[in-house]
Amino acid sequence: MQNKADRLKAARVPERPELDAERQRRLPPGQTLTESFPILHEGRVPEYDLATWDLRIFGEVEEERTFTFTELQELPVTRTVSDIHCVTRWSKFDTPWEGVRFSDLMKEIGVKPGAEYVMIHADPDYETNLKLADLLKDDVLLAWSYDGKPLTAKHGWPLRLVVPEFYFWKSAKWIRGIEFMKQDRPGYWESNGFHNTADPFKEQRFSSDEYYMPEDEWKYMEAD
Ligand SMILES: Nc1nc2c(c(=O)[nH]1)N[C@H]1C(S)=C(S)[C@@H](COP(=O)(O)O)O[C@H]1N2
Ligand SMILES: [Mo]
Repeated sequence: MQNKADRLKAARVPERPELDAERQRRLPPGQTLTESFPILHEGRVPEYDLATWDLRIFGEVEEERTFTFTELQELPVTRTVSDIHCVTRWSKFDTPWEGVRFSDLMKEIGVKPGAEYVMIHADPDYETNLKLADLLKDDVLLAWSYDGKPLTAKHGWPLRLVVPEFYFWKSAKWIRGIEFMKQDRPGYWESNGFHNTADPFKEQRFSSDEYYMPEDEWKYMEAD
């Protein structure tokens, strides 16, 4: 998959649209605003039977746990409105999500001392790594709803992560497992030329300065 990062080398700097000062501030460098909701993922959209779907919590925990969808929905429900930023240069403001805060799920879990890193496991065969401290922020959700409706299959039904602080590849769709770790380990894109942290305001797109993201990459993708 190194090719993907290779392919994205060398292109023009995107033009920023006319925006008021507040929106300028909210739009990270090199991003373009979109009203559509692009759809991006590797592989096929998975299908699930909610009766057998579960979320597994494992790794550096006192006790392994699995949650059914119903059990997750019984936890405190939170609604957020967040700006999201994809590394392919689209950003979308004010996206409304509903789900359970990662920090509220954590109240149900005993994490072992020193487990400062998390690997999110998702279908089909997707992983992304984050620091536990970053997942505990108030706007980090395990979401089952977008814009007042259940997530669509393509956007991650029944459950996706939403971590607005980082490029959107960290917001894994179709999540099935949360693994706590003492040491960091790169996920799928993080091992394939993309940045380990992925802060859009620092433009942490790639693991190497040789790479560049074309301005129109996302315009060829499906959206709704
Ligand atoms: N399971 C899974 N989650 C994923 C991906 C993926 O390939 N598989 N792609 C990521 C990327 S690169 C982006 S930009 C967002 C896109 O989410 P969206 O399709 O809802 O816009 O999903 C992220 N979550
Ligand atoms: Mo992405």
